[in-house]
Parts: sequence; structure tokens; C-alpha cells
Amino acid sequence: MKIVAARLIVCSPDRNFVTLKIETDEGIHGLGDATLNGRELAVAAYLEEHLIPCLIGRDPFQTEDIWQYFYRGAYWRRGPVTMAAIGAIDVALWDIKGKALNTPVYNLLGGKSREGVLVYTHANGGDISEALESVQKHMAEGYLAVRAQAGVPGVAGSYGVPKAGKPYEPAERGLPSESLWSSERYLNFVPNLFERLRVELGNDVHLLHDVHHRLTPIEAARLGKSLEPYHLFWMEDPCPAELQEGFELIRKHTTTPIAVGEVFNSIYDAHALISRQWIDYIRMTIVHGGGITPLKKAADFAALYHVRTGFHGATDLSPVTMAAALHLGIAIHNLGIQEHMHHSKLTDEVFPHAYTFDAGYMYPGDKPGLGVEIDEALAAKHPYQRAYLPVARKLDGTLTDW
Ligand code: CS2
Ligand code: MG
Repeated sequence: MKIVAARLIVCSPDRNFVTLKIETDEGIHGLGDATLNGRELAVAAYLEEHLIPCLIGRDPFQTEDIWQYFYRGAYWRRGPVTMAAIGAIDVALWDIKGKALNTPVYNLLGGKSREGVLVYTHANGGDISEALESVQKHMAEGYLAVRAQAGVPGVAGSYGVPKAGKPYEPAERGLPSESLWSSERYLNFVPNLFERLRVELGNDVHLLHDVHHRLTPIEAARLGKSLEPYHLFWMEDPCPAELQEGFELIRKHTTTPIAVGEVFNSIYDAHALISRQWIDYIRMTIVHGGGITPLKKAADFAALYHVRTGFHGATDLSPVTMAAALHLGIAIHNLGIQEHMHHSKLTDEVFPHAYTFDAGYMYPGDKPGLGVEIDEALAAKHPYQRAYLPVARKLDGTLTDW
């Protein structure tokens, strides 16, 4: 089998997505997600100008060699643009392999290690009562694990707080908006949120929380310690992770489990975090980490150190990435949990998919390949629009991590 064509579909059904479609001489095609939130067209250009010309004529079954060709062959390694482009190709090729062999991708990755993938979804509220209501609503929908975020008093637009009547979606059309941040107010507030949730909800539901890279290691250590009585499933991205040693300090002070990785694009971003056992969950994004090929290796490496997975599953990743995460997650031994942030109805219509949710778990479905398609006619009706994530400033005006 040979790759005869590859092209990009850039669309915006409520938010921007870049999708790679690879076609073969046997009429089988595969889809890869190449979306990098707020930097979409950089990945599209990388693919169009630099990778696609080298892809034509290759055998789509050679996922390892093609991955190495683009990773090592560029000379310039890593970075989210490069790795998203390579990841989109890799995922599309696994989709083709599954379709050609008439089997779901998970069967090519070791088969099912479990029947369903435990997922968590997002609860958000302007204050603690709204957040509580939101968790209860998701529990009523069947979720067994819920991430809870609430507005911090005196900090307008804290991470995870939705605009009235809308689901939480950080990227906005137009230039980046600015929000305010105070670690002091946040640290004083979060334990109150989780105390209330445990009092009202009891001990069974898994509760998670995303710090979104906003604290220093010692602040994160304080937060983890103060949340211990509420036994979170995890505390996510406690601080920016360029400095892997920073996590040693957090780890020494708290037993609250730590998850990190949604902005990583290589296992080299996490090798010390994993091998020194400073984290409990590795949360890389399938596409930004370079695809299924390197993520399978990263998961197997993590398994050696009792680190489990929690692949990033925000709405800025298309249903193709969601499917890839479910196929990989159901196959690996050390699945922890999968993030499930609902796509809009329109996004789901543009990307019809076989995966389903039932009673706290997601199922990849049994279609050959990844089980996701794209309605190109509908996609064409929703063209790309420039959008950005917000930036954040401290109360004194200093730019800080959003
Ligand atoms: C978040 C993301 O899903 C998460 O855990 O941290 O929503 C993140 O803000 C976006 O993916 C950024 O594009
Ligand atoms: Mg996050």
C-alpha cells in the first residue's frame, strides 16, 4: 500500500481544528488531528510545506520508520509545532493500518486491557455553590470522576470559570484577553472549595483539580498539603514544569497525587519526573506528544515507575485525538484516567465518531481504525477564525502564567 495524497482541512465548528487526511492507492484514508490551540496555521504550514511532500509514496504501515524520518530527519527536534505535525501523521497512519486490517487500533496496541476507560469531566462555577451544583449535575449524568474549578473571590476570570450560560472554553476570537491572578487569594480559597464538596458529596466521587501551572513549587506544596483531607484523585499542573526538579520539592511535602504533562511534547520533558517518581500521572496530549507511536513508549516507560496516564482531552483537541487517546488508553496496562471535556454539538457533527460514554466510562467502539470521520462539506461552512488563549497578570500588573 502507498500514500498517494495528503491534505489539510482547517475549520472552525465553534472552535478551530486542523485535520490531516492521508489517502492511499487502495482507497483507504486516515485522519490525524493537527490542532495546536492559538497557533493552528503554524502546524498546517509545517505539514503542507515540509512534511507532506516527503510522505507521498511511502508505505503507511511503516509507522516507526516514518516517525523517525520526520523526528530525526528534520535535524531540529521537538517543540509543539513540529511534534503536532508529526503526531497528526502518526495518528492518521494508525487509522489507515486499522482500516486496512479491518480492526480497531487498540487491537494493534496490545488489545483491550479493560472494558472501558474511566473518564473525568469538568465542573465549573463562579463560586463554590455553583461549582457544587456543576459537580452534582455531572454525577447525575453518570460521571464517577469530576474536576472542580471555581472563581476565586477578588480574582476576576480565574482559570476554569465559564462566561454566564456558556460551557467553559478558553480560546476566544480576536486578540488575547487579559485576566487577573493572585496566588495568595487562590491558596486561601481552594481548600474551602474542596471541604464543601466532600461535606456535600461524600467520599466516593473522584475529585480532581487543575492548578494550570500557576504556583511556585513551595506554594504548590502548601496547596497539596492543605488538600490532603479531601483526598483528591490528582492536583494537576501545580507549577510550570520546565524545571523538573521543582517537583521534588512539592513531592517531599505532600501525599496529594500529582499530574502533569499537557504542554509536554517529548518524553524528555518528563523523564526525571517519572524516573524519580515525583509525579503520579503523565498527561501528555497524543497529538502534541508526537502521536500514538511515542506515547505508547512513554506510557510503557512510566509503567516501570508506577506512573499512570491521564491523557489531555480538552475541547481544543479534535475528536480524532479523543479517539486516539481512548484506543491507546484501553490497551495500555497503566491507564489512570482520561479527560473528557465535551465538544460542542456542531463539532460532533463535523466529526462523527464511534466512541461513546456510559456510566462513568468511555468506549472507543469497534469500528476499524480509530472510528472517526470528517464531514468535509459541513466543515467548509465553518472556516478558520484567528483565536487566542488569554494571558494573565498579577494584581500589580506583572505578566504571569495563564
Ligand atoms: C486544560 C486545558 O484540559 C485541561 O486540563 O488545562 O483546557 C488547557 O487550558 C487547554 O487545552 C489550552 O489549550
Ligand atoms: Mg489542564
